Amino acid sequence: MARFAISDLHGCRQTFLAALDTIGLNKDDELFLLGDYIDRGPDSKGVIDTIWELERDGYRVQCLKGNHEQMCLDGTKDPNWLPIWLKNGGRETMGSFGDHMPDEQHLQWMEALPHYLETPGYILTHAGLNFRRANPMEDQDAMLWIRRWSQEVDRDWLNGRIIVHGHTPRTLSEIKENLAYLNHLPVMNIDAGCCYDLPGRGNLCVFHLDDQRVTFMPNRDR
Ligand SMILES: [Mn+2]
Repeated sequence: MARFAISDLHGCRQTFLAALDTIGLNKDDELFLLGDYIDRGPDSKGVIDTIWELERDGYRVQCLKGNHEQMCLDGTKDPNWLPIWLKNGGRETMGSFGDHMPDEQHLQWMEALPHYLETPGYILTHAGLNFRRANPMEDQDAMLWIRRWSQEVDRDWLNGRIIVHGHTPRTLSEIKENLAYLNHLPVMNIDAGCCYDLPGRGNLCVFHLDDQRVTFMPNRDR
């Protein structure tokens, strides 16, 4: 059995499937998905449906909430949030739902997602943790939104654990560098900007938790 983490799928279903094929995911493995399934890419509904299919087929998948799921949920309840969500990729998400808001089943799934998960040696969260708080686990908002926090980590509090997160897109070389420095700074950002057509970005990153390797899959959804 092996453990894998992927973040920021952003509607890129074909890239997701190609990445799973490349790592050869099997039913003993654990797949952790760190949020932002929707928005920007072409097939947000397809990404969530693929996760449900994997679960139905007996794969072990654990999913976290990202800020884009939160924006979508807030957009359904608060008229101030709706234009913000639509501008940040929500339009593409609506496109994948036949130019409608996501249906109740998909919304309920998003609503129920946890903000963090723990697995031996790791804390997993979408954006990161707020070490300005006495107990970083109490700031759920930071888990969805925080940026530029990694220099503030409290190693004593982490007690040997590594934080794996996404949310802030990085280039391939930045992610490789991050991996090389993992012994010095126990924070791993695995968002390789799958949905962005920009130099160095446009990849999906699979992090292998047990041997601390990465596999990159170039975008297949464009
Ligand atoms: Mn995000």
